[in-house]
Amino acid sequence: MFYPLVAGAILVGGALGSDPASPPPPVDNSFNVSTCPGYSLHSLSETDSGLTARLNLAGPACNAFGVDVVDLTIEVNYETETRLHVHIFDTADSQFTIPETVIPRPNASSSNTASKSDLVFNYDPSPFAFWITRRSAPYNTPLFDTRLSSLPATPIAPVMAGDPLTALDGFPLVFENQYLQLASALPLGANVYGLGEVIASSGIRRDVGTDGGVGTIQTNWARDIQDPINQNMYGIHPIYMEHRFNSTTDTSQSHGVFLFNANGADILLLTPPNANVSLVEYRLLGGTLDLYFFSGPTPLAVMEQYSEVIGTPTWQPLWGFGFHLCRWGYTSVNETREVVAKMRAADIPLEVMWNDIDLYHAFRDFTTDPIHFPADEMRDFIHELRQNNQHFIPIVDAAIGKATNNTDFYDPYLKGAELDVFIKNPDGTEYIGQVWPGYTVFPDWFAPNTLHWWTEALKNWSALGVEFSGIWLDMNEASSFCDYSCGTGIDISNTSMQFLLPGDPGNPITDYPEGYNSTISGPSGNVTVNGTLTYGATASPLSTLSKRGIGAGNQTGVDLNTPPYTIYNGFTGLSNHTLATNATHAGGYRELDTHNLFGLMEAMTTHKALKTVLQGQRPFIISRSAFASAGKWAGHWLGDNYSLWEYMYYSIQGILQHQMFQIPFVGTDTCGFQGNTDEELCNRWMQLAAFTPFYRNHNQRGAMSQEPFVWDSVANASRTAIAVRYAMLPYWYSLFANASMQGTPPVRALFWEFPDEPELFAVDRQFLIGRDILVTPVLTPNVSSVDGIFPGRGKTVWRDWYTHEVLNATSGANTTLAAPLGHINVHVRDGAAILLHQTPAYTVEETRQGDFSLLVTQSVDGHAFGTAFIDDGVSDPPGPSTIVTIQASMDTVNISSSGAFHIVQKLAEMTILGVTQRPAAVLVGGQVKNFTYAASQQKLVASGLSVDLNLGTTIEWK
Ligand code: MIG
Repeated sequence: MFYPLVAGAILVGGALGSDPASPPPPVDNSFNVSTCPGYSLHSLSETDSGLTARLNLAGPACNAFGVDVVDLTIEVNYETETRLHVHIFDTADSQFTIPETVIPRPNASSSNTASKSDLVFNYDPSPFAFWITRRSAPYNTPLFDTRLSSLPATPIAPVMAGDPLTALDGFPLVFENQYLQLASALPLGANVYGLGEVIASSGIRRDVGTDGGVGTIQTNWARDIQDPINQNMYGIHPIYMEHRFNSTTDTSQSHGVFLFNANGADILLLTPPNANVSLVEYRLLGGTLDLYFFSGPTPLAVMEQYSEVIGTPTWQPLWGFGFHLCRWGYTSVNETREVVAKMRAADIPLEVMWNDIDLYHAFRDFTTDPIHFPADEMRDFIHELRQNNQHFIPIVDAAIGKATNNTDFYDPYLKGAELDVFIKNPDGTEYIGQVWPGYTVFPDWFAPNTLHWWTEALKNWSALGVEFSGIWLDMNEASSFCDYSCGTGIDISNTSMQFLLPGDPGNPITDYPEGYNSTISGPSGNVTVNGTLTYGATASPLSTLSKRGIGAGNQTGVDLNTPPYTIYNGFTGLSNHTLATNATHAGGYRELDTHNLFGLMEAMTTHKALKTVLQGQRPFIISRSAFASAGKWAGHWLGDNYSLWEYMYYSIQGILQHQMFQIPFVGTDTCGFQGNTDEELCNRWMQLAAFTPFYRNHNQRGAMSQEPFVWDSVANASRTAIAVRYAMLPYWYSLFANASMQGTPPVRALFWEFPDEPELFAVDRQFLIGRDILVTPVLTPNVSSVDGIFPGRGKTVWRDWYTHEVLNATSGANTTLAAPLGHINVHVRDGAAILLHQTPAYTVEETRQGDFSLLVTQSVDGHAFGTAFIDDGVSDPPGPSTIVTIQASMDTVNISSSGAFHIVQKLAEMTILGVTQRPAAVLVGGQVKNFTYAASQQKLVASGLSVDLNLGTTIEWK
């Protein structure tokens, strides 16, 4: 993200104007918190749905990193049988809490009483501590346990030299205006998942540290940073799931803990020295201690229970599952159009074409470059796409260019200023930052007119010619290139570019693709030539890369610029490369409290705006920054990754994480964003990403082209994988319907489906789509085989997607599969019944106009089950729908349907696997049909059918 600043650059630091903020003082987080007094409980009142009580500071204030709050209230609510809510807040209600308008609180079911809950809240009154247990507890260890006073107050070693986090010693409950601390015991070496957004070197299972070590510091501070490892980045999700395995009974249980708090924070996973527990510790810069506990007990149930609190994911339009193509550096409408034509010529399906900020005039949102992207031509271009059942998506940056003088009219700015929708300085003047357009202002999503103004801006842009089908939200952490405000009263007329864009003269992208051997000249130094591997096997080992309280807005004595406790933000200061923490929002909120909500609120506002602009159609939005509940409004992409093998692997954990976070529509920049990719990497990646929800190839400005038509082998590999993807669209769509209806994650880590198999607990090089499809991608260069584990310990049958052969899998350990370039391993689980499109076509629309086929994989007892959710794929709110249910027993498959959506397309073909003997006859709907049978695959195929799915049918064989 650090583009070189050219000479004469203004900015950095607020030396100008009335809004100075000096650089942060040296970090000093040392304080012996074991001297903090803790709290004692009084005034308890219990009801059958929970309790309330007061907590009084139990001794002299320690004022570790702020001022101790003397009087707290605790509310405990058994909200549903699976959800317990524990909220500890300042009785005066002055600490920040996330407003209901941003994330509404969930309804509690009134019939639920404490005695019916899966969970039990237990407490010690003095010093106050609480612990959560299961009502029926096969395991004795509490799920969450703050009784840590017996833990030795030994310092914990810093994570790395120069680390701002010095050891905190002791784990009392601390509740100060600018520092809150709560720690809980976990089983030693616990299996913890979630907390993010992050690229964790440990993989999906987070590192809890060993003997005196901090394994994880997950910092809650949204940041525009190009995909670092083990650091805070674009999105913030304070939810974790813990999975406990009992090796005596060979059973497992999962639970979840969600911290409903948006303030800056560090969440640590650590293991004290010589202790028999690990810990999770929250260190918050503000807000309240607001925790939801989910009882699971399966991983999928935990995630569904989380969705009951923050909301289920938005419905995606069906076309959103098509292939998307983008890059930074399509310099004109003609170039963009040519790319669309080349995709067509190469016969690689293209569903959605995107433009980046190249589209803009002077880098301003809601404009088009008059020379390279004239609005009329954009309209024509988008109409051409439409006629071909394709779509267009443009980027929207969060910052709004400020009109520079009396002759520079930029309506979105002027209108916004008039409607008072921009973030302010503490003195009420406009807050000025700097992004691509030069000096900018920032929408204040809390301001009453912002939705109206934003809707008009989007509507006008569409009317101008940019008739988008969806919106891509970038730079919404929010990113700003001045550290702190750029100042007030500055000379905004200087619009000269302050930086070189990647690919500009002086800032070329010259790195060799990762696999290129620059010491060998000629073509043999290349990575892959026409699909043939030439790259040495030694390169790139995967492991080497490294409305209650307003909050600070109406509290006195709060240090807005440099809170006393320093969180482990990868950019040292909280106000670096983003809005300054003293920036002011409507309603009196301060950026210090609301920073992490910017992306979520922009996504929410954009979603609401698109409902107006694209009347009746589902808003399609991809947002870079997010917070808990952002999935209600938008999908997400994993940001500026690298064109490196390592990052292809990391994309899997990113996608799995966001399933937990309830933003299931997620994907990565396929073939890699930063740096130059190569044929082999792009080949593998185009195939892998075809099995992930949001499938977009996107590239950095100035990097070598990487559209799938650039190399013949990649074109082939893409066509193959996209055909599988489009055949599976009814399956994907049904999984997403389930996500939108009940929060069930579409893409799954293996142990989410097989929770009692510990060898799966860290697997993140493979993943499941739904229950039934297992993907085993190649993640390393120059190989033609891949190792994968096949869950089920030999009891589950896995069949090859392409050949339908049963896999001879090793039980509980890796199996080596052939994986030549251009082939991605996909296996189908037994017991599955999957409705498919029979003939994948160029677009999603043409694909869905064709007939269906059905794949049934019987388990050994003949059983198979599946459902398909079908509707028009676009209406908002969703219109009538029909659920097709497929159920197999030994020699029968029964298809039935219910619902009001009329399915026009017929079921043309059925493939049934697991049929052990050639039948004498096959009847479909009572009529004798032709069939084929292949004994080696136990495969029965009945084709030439014309089954009306609205009526259903039965297929029998004897
Ligand atoms: O600072 O719009 O993550 O996808 O191509 C760069 C240009 C701004 C960052 C996004 C990236 C996009 C780029 N943007």
